[in-house]
Amino acid sequence: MMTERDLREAIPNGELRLSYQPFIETATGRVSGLEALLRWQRPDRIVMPGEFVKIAEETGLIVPIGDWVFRNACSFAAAMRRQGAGHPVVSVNLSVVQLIRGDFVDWVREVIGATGVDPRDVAFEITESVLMDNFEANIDKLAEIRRFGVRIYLDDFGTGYSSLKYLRQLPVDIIKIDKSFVDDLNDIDGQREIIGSIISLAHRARLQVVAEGVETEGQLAKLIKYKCDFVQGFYYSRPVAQQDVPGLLLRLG
Ligand code: G
Ligand code: G
Ligand code: MN
Ligand code: NA
Repeated sequence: MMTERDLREAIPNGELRLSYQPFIETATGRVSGLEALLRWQRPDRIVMPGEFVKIAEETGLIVPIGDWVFRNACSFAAAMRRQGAGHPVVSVNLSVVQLIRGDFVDWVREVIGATGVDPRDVAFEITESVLMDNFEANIDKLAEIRRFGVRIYLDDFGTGYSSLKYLRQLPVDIIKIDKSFVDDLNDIDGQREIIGSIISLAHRARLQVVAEGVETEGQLAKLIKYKCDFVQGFYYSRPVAQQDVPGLLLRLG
């Protein structure tokens, strides 16, 4: 059992952790990005975000939790830059509850200042549905933080309103194509392979593309053929604890 009160105490009790999953540049095989994924270490087990992010959004606790996530991710990115260990861009998942707040832009600026991170070393992952409600205001805020250098990734692309036709107007740097399209690459007859067209359209809009959930060498080969810029998935690495990131960077380059 997990109550709102348990979740409220997760931060003061020091129970939140970030795992990091890399994404790899297909052209070089190097790690270009690290996605921060939240974990809640309770006394008896690790709770995954699927079990608590929704409750955190409904109760507003996603605001302090999201602050903890971004602050820790920025500190980690700043430390990697200082140590000269390569500087992959660290991305965090952003809830719409955080974006719609009046102080969103000031909050981003404050955390960047307080952690000393280079804003170009961090990114927010947002879903298409986040952009769709309150479209204009959300776009303006994202455009503003993008002017500081923070990058914006469109997550789970293809699962929502397919905004391919708006892509060029969106303040977005990278689209992350949902795993379901990568799964279709296992199809023998190739009939369901629409990922190649998505990649071409994205490139025409001058966006780079990450394919999510890549698990096999066969999928990777097809994604390289389609000129996908980056791949993320268990084929290269599962999400790893922060202390294991240096080893991961050594292994993958
Ligand atoms: O790590 P895992 O595959 O269980 O993540 C499941 C979902 O939880 C993903 O859709 C991811 O976007 C979301 N998620 C992970 N970490 C965070 C976070 O820090 N904030 C928010 N809002 N969502 C997160
Ligand atoms: O919604 P979002 O894209 O942020 O979700 C990321 C989630 O996808 C994480 O929970 C992560 O553990 C999971 N994930 C990442 N790579 C793979 C993969 O190759 N296969 C599967 N099944 N899940 C993956
Ligand atoms: Mn994500
Ligand atoms: Na994702």
